[in-house]
Amino acid sequence: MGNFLRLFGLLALGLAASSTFAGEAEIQVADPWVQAAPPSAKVLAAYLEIKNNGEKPQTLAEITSPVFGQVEIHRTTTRGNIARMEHLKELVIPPRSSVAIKPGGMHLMLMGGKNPLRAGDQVPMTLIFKNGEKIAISAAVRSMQEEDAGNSQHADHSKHQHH
Ligand SMILES: [Cu+2]
Repeated sequence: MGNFLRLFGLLALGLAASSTFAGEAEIQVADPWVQAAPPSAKVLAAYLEIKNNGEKPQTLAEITSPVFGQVEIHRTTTRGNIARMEHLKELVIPPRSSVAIKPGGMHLMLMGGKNPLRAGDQVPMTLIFKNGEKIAISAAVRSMQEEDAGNSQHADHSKHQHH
């Protein structure tokens, strides 16, 4: 009985803590973009940042896009001179922190593209989290050069999209 009451107390505390942030989206996605590639490219890479404003870890479990057959989370690891891509089944975003999926580290691998994409096109995607939350985003196709040149402009992360 004592244990049960203690557990109940912890749950109540947890509920109180989460309602403190009711006005703020628990998970936010910032600056999604897709790296432009020649029309012959079989796959494309997408990048974004995921912010967890909550007190619990959140897990990105699945990504879907109507214009791609499959989207996977990949991490590039370099051993010696050989870079390899590792397929991550899920991605955990710790509480009160953010994870950047950015060139050189991780990327979203877009596979089975239904149409060739050019710079300026938009790629709709849905991020599905383990807690059931779905976040719909639209990632603009940009070339690497644009990304470098536009870094200061894109530093503004205020255009979060959230469902
Ligand atoms: Cu990859």
